Amino acid sequence: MPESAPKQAARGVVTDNLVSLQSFILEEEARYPGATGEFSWIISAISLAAKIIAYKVRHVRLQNVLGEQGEENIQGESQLRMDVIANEVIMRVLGGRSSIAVLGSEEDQEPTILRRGHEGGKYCVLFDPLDGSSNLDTAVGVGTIFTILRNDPTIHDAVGTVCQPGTQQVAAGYVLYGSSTVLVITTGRGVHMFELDAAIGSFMLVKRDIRMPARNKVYSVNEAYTPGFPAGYRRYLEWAHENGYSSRYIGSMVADMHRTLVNGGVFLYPPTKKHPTGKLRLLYEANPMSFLVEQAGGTSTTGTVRTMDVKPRELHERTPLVLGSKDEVAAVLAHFRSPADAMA
Ligand code: P6P
Repeated sequence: MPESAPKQAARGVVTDNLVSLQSFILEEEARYPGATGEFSWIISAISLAAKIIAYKVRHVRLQNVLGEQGEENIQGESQLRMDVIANEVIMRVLGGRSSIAVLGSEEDQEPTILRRGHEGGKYCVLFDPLDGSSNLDTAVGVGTIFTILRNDPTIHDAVGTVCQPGTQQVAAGYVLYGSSTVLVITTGRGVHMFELDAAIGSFMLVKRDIRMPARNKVYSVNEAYTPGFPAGYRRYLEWAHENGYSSRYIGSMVADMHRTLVNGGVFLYPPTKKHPTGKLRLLYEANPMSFLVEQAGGTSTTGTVRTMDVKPRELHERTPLVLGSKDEVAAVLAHFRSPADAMA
């Protein structure tokens, strides 16, 4: 017996009109009388890039695009062919949008300047084109993460333009290429989820205004690194082991974050011996995820300060990260007796 519409609605499942991402964004745009449609056009480009990447991710062996590119990216990590392909898809789709001034990618050392403010460049888009791509060979969920910032025409160097605190984000989101392809986005008015209907090639609204549960006894961390974690994190994990918590860790941030956003819990990437300032990138991983989490009622911290308050110094800056359900993040911080407990 299928679930009744009222029961589905009570779960936040969208049972009313069929709304595509395109029409949702135009609905949102209509709320702003002065809107020019340029911002909507960027979201539309991200949606197009996501559909192209989704197809390639779902056919990596058939399309023979698994494996290494044979070069290293700026992070010193071996680039996978799909990293390069996803990056090129996004650059080529977004590059054609006339309102974009600067593009910044995890895969590229420097930001790409497309046009200046006086040439119409109103926005900057930063992205991780295929986060977790090392999981592609085992068919684990991977994702694209993006954030949109306003371009500051008074700043003439591209890095300075994009190094804005997370509080300045205009929009942020991710695409999870998992058992289904979902796009989750916020423009500062709640968090909304769309699922790709490949048959019609549209992202369709499936959940409006996602609210993260305040509690869920699940933590997500790579426990293999525990000996190198700062004391506060080790104390928290001991407490969690004694208080009935479950552990879930996929090792693909977008997949771990999507579970945390939908079900609640806490995701942690603390300082480690190998990454004493954390592994995850502030501008195009931590900040977009933090925007989404805060918009869904959760919290995000570096262990010492609110993640979105950090003033970035460089494009590929890394940060420690603790984010998720507000009570679960509080439970982590409760085990830090001083700021030193959060630092390597
Ligand atoms: P570790 C993937 O390489 C990634 O950047 C994130 O997607 C993921 O959360 C993290 O690294 C996993 O890192 O050190 O646990 O393998």
